[in-house]
Amino acid sequence: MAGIYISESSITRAIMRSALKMLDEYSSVDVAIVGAGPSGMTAAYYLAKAGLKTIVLERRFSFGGGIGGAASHLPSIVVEYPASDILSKDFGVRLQDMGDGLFAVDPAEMIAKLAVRAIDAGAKFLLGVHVDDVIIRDNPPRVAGLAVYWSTVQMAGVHTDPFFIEAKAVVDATGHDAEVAAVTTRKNPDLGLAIHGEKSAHASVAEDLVVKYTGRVMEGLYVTGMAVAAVYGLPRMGPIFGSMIMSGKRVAELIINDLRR
Ligand code: 48H
Ligand code: FE2
Repeated sequence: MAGIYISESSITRAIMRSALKMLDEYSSVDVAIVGAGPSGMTAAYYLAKAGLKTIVLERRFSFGGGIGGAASHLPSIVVEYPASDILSKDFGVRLQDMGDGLFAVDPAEMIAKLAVRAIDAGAKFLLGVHVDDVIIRDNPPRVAGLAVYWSTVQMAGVHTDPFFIEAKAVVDATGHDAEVAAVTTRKNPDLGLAIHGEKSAHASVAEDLVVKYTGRVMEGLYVTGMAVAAVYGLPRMGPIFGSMIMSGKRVAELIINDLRR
């Protein structure tokens, strides 16, 4: 610090110029993912790695969604094959073989490594933003982007109008409430979409079905992770995270394929 005079206004200008440049650049993207939980961050990694311009919008000021809370606050989560292989090979997450086909993972390590891999692959994360609505186009009907608020503004309960991000593909990775699919369904009844609501626990069935049903809800809108269970009325699985990783990878593969058409 010796010898460098830093004025307060130069701090402000540096922040304003870099932040506004980023928001300008990301006002239009290939893929906008809502939610930085396990499924959203996994999808972000594979999408960015494929060269798609990808932004992740997260309401909190932190990553990880439900990973950090893990199993009732205990500092461990479990995954099964093949997610175990993916976490180990693609993300460098260390596994402890617990028998019964289960591998224990440190939640803090999983959060950090999913985020680092996604960011290093080129995904942009915007924290502290709440997605409240979608952009709809007709003929043919499609989701064309998102309406975004600063989370703090939303928490303050004051009304501001949102800013928009246009996207070729929107991914609902918001977890149990499937917030993006839900608002699209509620505000656009003519689309004929339905949210069936998640069912009671049945772990092994749920793990398979969530991955199987991962995909496109309508043109431009995809669903991954627990949001899949909410949309299609599938059972929950509790604190086993294999399907969240597999679902994130699958949604990325589907979008890469669709956008290359
Ligand atoms: C901006 C938003 C908005 C919004 C939500 O809950 P998540 O961890 O989601 P998944 O699907 O990747 O993982 C689910 C997993 O954590 C889990 O809960 C499991 C496996 N449960 C099984 C069971 O039986 O209970 O992450 C979603 C993220 C969070 O960080 C939210 O803050 C964020 O999305 N989010 N961000 N705008 N409208 N809604
Ligand atoms: Fe959960």
